[in-house]
Formats: sequence, C-alpha cells, structure tokens
Amino acid sequence: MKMLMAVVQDIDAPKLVEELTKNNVGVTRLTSTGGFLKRGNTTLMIGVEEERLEDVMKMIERICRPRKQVVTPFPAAPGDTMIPYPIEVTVGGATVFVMNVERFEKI
Ligand code: 2BA
Ligand code: 2BA
Repeated sequence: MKMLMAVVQDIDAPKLVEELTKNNVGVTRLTSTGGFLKRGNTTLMIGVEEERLEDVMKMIERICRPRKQVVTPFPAAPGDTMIPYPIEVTVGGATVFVMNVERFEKI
C-alpha cells in the first residue's frame, strides 16, 4: 500500500474528493496553508493499493489545474527600505508525495 499526500488548490479539492470516493479510493481532507503564499490550500491523505496508484495519479492530473497568482511580498521588517512589487507565481495543479505504508489497520 502507498500513502499519497497531495497538496492541491481549494478550488479543485471537492471535485477530486468526489472522483476518488466514486472510485472507492479512501481519502481524508485536511485544511492546510502554503508556506510561501500563506494562503489556504488543501492536503489530501490518500491510502491506496499499489496497483491503483497510477489511476489515482491520473485523476489528480485530470482534475487539478495549475493557476497563476499574483502576490505582493511585504518588507521583511519594520523600517525595511525595500519597495515591495507584485510577482506572479504559478501554483501547481498538485504537489504529491508518495510514501510506502509499512502497516495499515482499521480498528
Ligand atoms: P470517510 O471518508 O468520511 O468515511 C466514513 C465511513 O464511510 C468509512 O469508515 C466507511 O465505512 C464508509 N465509506 C467510505 N468510503 C466509502 C465508499 N466509497 N462507499 C461506501 N462506504 C464508504 P472508515 O473506513 O472506518 O473510514 C473512516 C475515515 O478514515 C474516512 O472518513 C476517511 O477520512 C479515513 N480513511 C479511511 N480510509 C482511508 C484511506 N484509504 N485513505 C485516507 N483516509 C482514509
Ligand atoms: P505555497 O508554499 O504557498 O507556494 C505557492 C506557490 O508559490 C508554489 O507553487 C510556487 O510556484 C511558488 N513558490 C513557493 N515557494 C517559493 C519561493 N521560495 N520562491 C518563489 N516562489 C515560490 P507549488 O510549487 O505548486 O506549491 C503549491 C503548494 O504546495 C505550496 O504552497 C505548499 O503548500 C505545497 N508545497 C510545495 N512544495 C512543497 C514541499 N516541498 N513540501 C511541502 N509542501 C510543499
């Protein structure tokens, strides 16, 4: 079994959860915040048998879209003379970590 931790955009999360559930793939939705943008995103924990891993990756690829966001960084400290200017970043479709599961039990 594998455990996927998938950081996705809030806007894509409901559709992905629905698709996984419809396909009998277990999922737990966690509310998270990106370290860089400091905006809300969603982390999905998905425990899946190895043979279904690629199916799940395809569902993520199909549903999660990269989007551009503009962010204005603030000066690091009061009195900082640097003038902040907006920068554009592309927030991924999804950032996915795949881990081996040593043991899985439902009690
Ligand atoms: P939920 O996804 O809200 O599921 C609650 C219960 O609903 C499940 O209990 C199961 O009895 C049933 N259920 C879930 N998906 C179903 C489906 N597609 N068709 C019919 N019945 C379904 P548990 O299996 O004890 O799971 C409790 C909670 O543990 C789940 O809440 C989910 O948050 C998490 N979970 C379970 N399996 C997971 C997995 N493979 N990966 C990630 N999280 C999992
Ligand atoms: P954030 O940390 O809010 O990052 C949002 C987007 O900002 C990133 O998109 C990337 O395009 C950009 N970005 C992040 N750090 C940057 C930096 N130091 N300088 C310039 N631009 C930067 P993604 O890479 O698609 O990441 C989306 C979200 O996925 C991240 O939100 C974070 O919550 C998570 N993530 C990405 N890489 C991760 C990692 N290695 N470990 C844990 N979470 C990660």
